[in-house]
Amino acid sequence: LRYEDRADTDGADWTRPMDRALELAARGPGSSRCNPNPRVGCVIVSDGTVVGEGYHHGAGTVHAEVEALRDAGDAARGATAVVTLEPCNHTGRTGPCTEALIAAGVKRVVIAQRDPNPQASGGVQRLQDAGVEVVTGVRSDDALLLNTDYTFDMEHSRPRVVWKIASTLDGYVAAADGTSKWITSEQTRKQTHEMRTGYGAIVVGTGTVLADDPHLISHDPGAGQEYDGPLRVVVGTRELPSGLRVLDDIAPTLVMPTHDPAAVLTALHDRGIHRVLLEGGPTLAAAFLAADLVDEIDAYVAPVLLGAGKPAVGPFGAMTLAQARRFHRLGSGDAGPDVQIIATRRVEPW
Ligand code: AOF
Ligand code: ZN
Repeated sequence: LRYEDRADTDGADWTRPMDRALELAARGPGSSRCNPNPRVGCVIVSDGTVVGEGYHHGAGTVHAEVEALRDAGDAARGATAVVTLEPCNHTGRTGPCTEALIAAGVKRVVIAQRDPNPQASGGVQRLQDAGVEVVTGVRSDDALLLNTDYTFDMEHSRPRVVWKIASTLDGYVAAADGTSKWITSEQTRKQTHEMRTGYGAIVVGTGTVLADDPHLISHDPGAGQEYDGPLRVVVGTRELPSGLRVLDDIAPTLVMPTHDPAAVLTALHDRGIHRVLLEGGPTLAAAFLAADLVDEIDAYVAPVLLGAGKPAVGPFGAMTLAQARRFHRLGSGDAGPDVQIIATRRVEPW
């Protein structure tokens, strides 16, 4: 790779090497339970030529800058590091990237997105104090898109909450006799099962666990394999008998005897979880809505009527239309015989 038209000089166009850094960053794992870290990519450019590349492979592994510096070796001296996230200025699971860049003799650092993590931020200042030139704001929007959940969590100190609904056209999630399994189609159920892998946790209430005995796993890890799917979280004070599928030892489960959604989210934030799937019944959904803690809705509506049964959500305080909780429809489409609607609390993404 060569950036011939723009040599490594002041006023250079850094968008193309940044695009390459973004491409590398996207190879890293998205934020889930096993990777609470952002996706980050880095290229080292010297005299218009890429002399080193790296990206972050997930929590506990070296950071993108360090991998790229190793790749560049001596060629990093006097070169420019183009990185998708502000280099960290802290010692977490690994050492500060600012010090690694300074020690390698990099003369300029080009950054797409500021690190919203208060513990790691300050990289720009540290680099400038050491006499390194810093260019910011190159392809910031694209970098943000790579790490929306991570950024949301850092800015709100809680994970983003997506509430999944699988209901009839008249808003019921179970029939009057409690059965719920055949509301949406087989295809929809398969689709919603698979999308669980993108979440750090699945949250349900004790009521749902007692009524349906769900397993809440995204996939079967297989014998002897460690499960890396979402953490199973059961919220509520009703007593759980042993033998429930959610309490088996295939995957970890966190039982939280509370009715406070904010406390649940704080506990998940503390575990490095940035995105949560709320699958609970009407009581839990109402508690999250009352606390204004539903950020997104992923609804599957089947062309089926029940006229009675368990509603998707119980009362959460809206007595008039003025008090209705209104969401913005982000998208909708076919899900086999059902319809999928995705809606957010704010106009995209926040
Ligand atoms: C970078 N480059 O490639 C990444 C950064 O526990 P650690 O040591 O992995 O630190 C995690 C924090 O470091 C993370 O929350 C974020 O602020 C930053 N991630 N920074 O300079 C990287 N992955
Ligand atoms: Zn770092």
